[in-house]
Amino acid sequence: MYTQSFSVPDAADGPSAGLKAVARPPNEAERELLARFDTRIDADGRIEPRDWMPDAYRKTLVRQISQHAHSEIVGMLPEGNWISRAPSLKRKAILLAKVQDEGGHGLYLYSAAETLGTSREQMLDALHSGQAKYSSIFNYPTLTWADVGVIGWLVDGAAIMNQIPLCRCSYGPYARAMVRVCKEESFHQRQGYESLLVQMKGTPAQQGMVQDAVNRWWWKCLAMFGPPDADSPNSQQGMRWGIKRFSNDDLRQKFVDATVPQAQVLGVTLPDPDLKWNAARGHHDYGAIDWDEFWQVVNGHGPCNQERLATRVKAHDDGAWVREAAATHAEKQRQRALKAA
Ligand code: BYC
Repeated sequence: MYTQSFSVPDAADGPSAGLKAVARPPNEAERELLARFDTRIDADGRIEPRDWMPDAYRKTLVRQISQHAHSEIVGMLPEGNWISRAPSLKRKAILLAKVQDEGGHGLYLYSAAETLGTSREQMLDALHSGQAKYSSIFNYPTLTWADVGVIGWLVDGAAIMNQIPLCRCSYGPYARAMVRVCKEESFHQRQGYESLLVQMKGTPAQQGMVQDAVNRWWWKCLAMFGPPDADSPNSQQGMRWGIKRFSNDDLRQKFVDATVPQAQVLGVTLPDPDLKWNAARGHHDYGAIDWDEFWQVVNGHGPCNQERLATRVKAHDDGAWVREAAATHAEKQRQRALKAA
């Protein structure tokens, strides 16, 4: 089983109930293909859609890329809530562009996953039925305008830390999609930080709003990188296959080290009394993350899970006529081209 959304249940009754299928040993041709695949991975080469790949590699990629795509699409919602309330035309134009970019990222990623033989309908069904995972971070509310800046600074900052190494992922279409995504994420991070710099030059109430938003988002951003390495079932294999280049804990540490000086420039306090420089390690130490809360949210019980999913399903249902019209138009054009030929 690779994920909730792509698992195949064992038959509950019948002669095979309770029995696990025993994998057939690979034949010589398959051993040869596997050896060639492993050699390419060891040489840091790319795997392309038409290349042979082990089933487990394909399933892992479908799992990770589809979750990533869902995160981008659901990630449009918390900030999207602020488009109509942005404090100026300039901020509104920036936010519109950013949210639209996230939609674009979702589409590149669904396309990358489709090259692995899964269909967009399958992926969307998994999201809409609540089976698929998407990033825990998008199940929290955006209470004030400062949240929009903090999402740019910290959430996009964490996303970039995680996603830059994915530009070197062993699967070609995912790696190429990530190059463009990362360029855009970098603009997202900067616009958030710049918006916060302006707010921190404002009134004490505005400064307080920024600090409050940082307090609410900091720990959730650290959890975004996924469970600690010792509790991360997919990491070892993902790294062996060159899908992940750094472990969850290593990326989390890089993020903390990069963010501390940015917080000092901004003039906010990161809400962790245990956060301090450790000269011996050459890194910042930080306090304990609440993993129980993280799993609650991942398993559907965060403050906004139901609202996010309901909004997505409604948007999909409301868009049915657009998909039908586009399909009908494409079919008419195909018929016309056939007649002309
Ligand atoms: N939230 O073995 P592990 C964005 C799951 S979009 C929910 O470490 P893996 C943005 C994990 O899926 C940000 N679930 O897994 C968009 C696994 O469950 P399954 C999204 C999480 O795959 C709009 C289980 O926990 N970025 O930045 O080796 C606006 C065990 O974990 C989370 C990506 O998706 C989580 N935070 O590593 C602004 C990047 N963490 O599938 C910003 C691509 C873990 O076994 N994905 N889980 O049932 C990855 O890099 C990796 O999949 C992860 C997890 C690091 C997330």
